[in-house]
Amino acid sequence: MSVRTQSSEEPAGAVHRAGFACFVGRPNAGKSTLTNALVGQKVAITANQPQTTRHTVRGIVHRPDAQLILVDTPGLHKPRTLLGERLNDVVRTTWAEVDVIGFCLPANEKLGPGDRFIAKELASIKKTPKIAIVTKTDLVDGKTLAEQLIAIDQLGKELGFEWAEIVPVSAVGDKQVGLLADLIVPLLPEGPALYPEGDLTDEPEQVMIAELIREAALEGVRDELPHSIAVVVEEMLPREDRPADKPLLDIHAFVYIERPSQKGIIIGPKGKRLKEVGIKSRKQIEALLGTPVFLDLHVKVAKDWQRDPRQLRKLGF
Ligand SMILES: Nc1nc2c(ncn2[C@@H]2O[C@H](COP(=O)(O)OP(=O)(O)OP(=O)(O)O)[C@@H](O)[C@H]2O)c(=O)[nH]1
Ligand SMILES: [Mg+2]
Repeated sequence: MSVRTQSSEEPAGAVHRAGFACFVGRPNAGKSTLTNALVGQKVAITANQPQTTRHTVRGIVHRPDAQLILVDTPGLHKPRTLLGERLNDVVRTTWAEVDVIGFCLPANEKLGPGDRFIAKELASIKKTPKIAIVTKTDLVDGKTLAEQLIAIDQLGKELGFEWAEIVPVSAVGDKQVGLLADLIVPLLPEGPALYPEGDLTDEPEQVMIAELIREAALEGVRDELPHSIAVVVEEMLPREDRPADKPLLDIHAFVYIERPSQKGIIIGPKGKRLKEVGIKSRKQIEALLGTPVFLDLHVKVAKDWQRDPRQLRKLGF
């Protein structure tokens, strides 16, 4: 078993590499947080609840020797809705398209049936190198981490393959995140950069804005409600009659929920909660766009949208 703990410094050769690595794993394993840490900026939203990511998000790491495109995927899980099935399809399609697969397993949770299920599927993808990434190492002691590393090594052996690497990281504690990139890069094909210098993601602005609103709306809601929330930016228009040095961007967005009974929770007493969601996400949107924003949020019911093909299409799934 080779478990990496130290940064390996390779001499900067003339070779330039470029390619794709995807992060897969159970919901809440820390895939999006790790993507952001590697990119050095928030390109994917994160939350302390499962099934936050709902589409593949590309984050781009620029280095002198390589361009590494990370594909953050939705957590793979047992689907209970049509949305869940669609998300799983997205993940599996991604596997076929990448040069490296990073399987994320949280250090603080013992390997479970969900992990085994994913590992088994990964085993059937013979040609692509698979790196096991033990996430959230800041949450455990050395002994627990060592046990986890052994269990993961064992899992590969049981399924008849060797991990290309097993790397413990902490995205929150910024431990070994750079090392992970160092280990992925040599597995990428040689080639020129695929994205322009400076691009950190290929997410459209409108999508990123909707995601930032959804992230703010997810905070503090529980049970089924997080899954019921979807956000769509309907319109973005510069406010007319503003002096050139004082622009204002009007953004109109809908926060969708599935049932009328959920409306009250999202809006809160006297609209307090929705207002907080607006303030929080507006700040992030302004930072993203570099311009002042007027954010107008409306809550709408899209009945049982997670199970309704027509609604799903409307919401972009
Ligand atoms: N302590 C600690 N927490 C982490 C770390 N990485 C992620 N988390 C937390 O774990 C939770 C889930 O993180 P996400 O990055 O959203 O997980 P995900 O795998 O993208 O989840 P889905 O998109 O739902 O599949 C969040 O509350 C993160 O803050 C870490 O390195 N250390
Ligand atoms: Mg995610």
